[in-house]
Amino acid sequence: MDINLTRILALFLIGVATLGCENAVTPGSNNSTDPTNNGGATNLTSAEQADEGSKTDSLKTTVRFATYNVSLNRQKQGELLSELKSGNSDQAKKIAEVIQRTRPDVLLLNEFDYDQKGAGIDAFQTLYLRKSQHEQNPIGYSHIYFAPVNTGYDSGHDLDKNGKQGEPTDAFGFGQFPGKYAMVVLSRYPIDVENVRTFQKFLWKDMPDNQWPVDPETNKSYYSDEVKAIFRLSSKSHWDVPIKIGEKTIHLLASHPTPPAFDGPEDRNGARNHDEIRMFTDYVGGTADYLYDDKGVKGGLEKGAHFVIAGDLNADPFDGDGNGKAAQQLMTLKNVQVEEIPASSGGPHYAKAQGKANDSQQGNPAYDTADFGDVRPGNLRVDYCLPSKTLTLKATGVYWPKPDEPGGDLVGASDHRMVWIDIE
Ligand SMILES: [Ca+2]
Ligand SMILES: [Ca+2]
Ligand SMILES: [Ca+2]
Ligand SMILES: [Ca+2]
Repeated sequence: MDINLTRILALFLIGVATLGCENAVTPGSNNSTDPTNNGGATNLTSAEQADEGSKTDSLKTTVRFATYNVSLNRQKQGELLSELKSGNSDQAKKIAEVIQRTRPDVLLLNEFDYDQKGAGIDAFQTLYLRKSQHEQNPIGYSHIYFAPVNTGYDSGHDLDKNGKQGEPTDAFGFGQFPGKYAMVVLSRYPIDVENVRTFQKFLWKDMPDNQWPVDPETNKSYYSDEVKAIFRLSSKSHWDVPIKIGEKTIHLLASHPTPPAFDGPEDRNGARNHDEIRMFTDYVGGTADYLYDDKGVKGGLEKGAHFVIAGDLNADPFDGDGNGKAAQQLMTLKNVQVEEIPASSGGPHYAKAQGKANDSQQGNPAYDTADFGDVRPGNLRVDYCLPSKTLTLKATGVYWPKPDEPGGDLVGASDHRMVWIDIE
């Protein structure tokens, strides 16, 4: 066991001890001692606190699901937590105001640095969400799910082949420390923690007909057999988080596939992005017999189950560095609603104002969800909230106002925009 692993294990044990206290629920049975296996899951709570503005616990009214890459990641472990605890983070205030203005019932946050006690998300709730930002109504979430991710977790190999080991680029997912760019689910409705499934450790080699990268010069595998034997497909993690809404269970399928950039002609990250999206495509599409979760349970989602695929998928259906096929996998699934596309007024405004790559893109800028550099790749549609056809879609949107519209000054808090859907 290497030093990193020992350290993470120690942190995990502390985490479990902490979660053993009242008002916290430890995750379902966990036979592995590997700390990266479904470690810090909780229904944390503040349940007694007023759940400001919460709706009745049924599907009589619409329920708003949303995904938001909040870019609350920092260079060092603990840095985000310190900043949040100050109560004075300008970025966190703006992110909180966007959430207060849009008021999702179930919200996936991408790029929220992990800590094993959930102290970061607790501070974000207590000091930002539950406080009014510019006269907006406070908002609170009684149910939280978070767990370890692969980012910053050293692979023990020189993955980027630059002759040095132990760098952020040599981790299972790019990152300066374990848990950078992690994910959190916030919900006003109960989370069925015992039935959460995580796919953090699924090995890429075990996906049939995968896009394993090949060096175009030698026509051989880009990674060695040793690397192949341990390479995890998910760059963060893939979670199936069941949300109990009245009599219904809706599976929030959360992920954050690696960007298809920062690689060479072998396109190793493009290939990985494609297959990370394929994992959930197969999961809901009835073609996941090969898939095993972190508890060793095989297979995909039960046929006919309600689900919402959410997250920054780092793939635009038409533009950017991806091969285009990555996002299209989801678009062609028979049981997913893709016809009504969430849109904003700010997308077209900013594409026009920023120009350059935006001028020659194919995608409709109203569907953009990220304000990326305009020399390349330009603004893209990379964040998704896709409901199963078993659910009735009532409304959709991307929170991206024009500069002169209400909240127009908030969007700079992240390079991504919130995408939301109302379902019934
Ligand atoms: Ca390296
Ligand atoms: Ca690439
Ligand atoms: Ca831009
Ligand atoms: Ca675009």
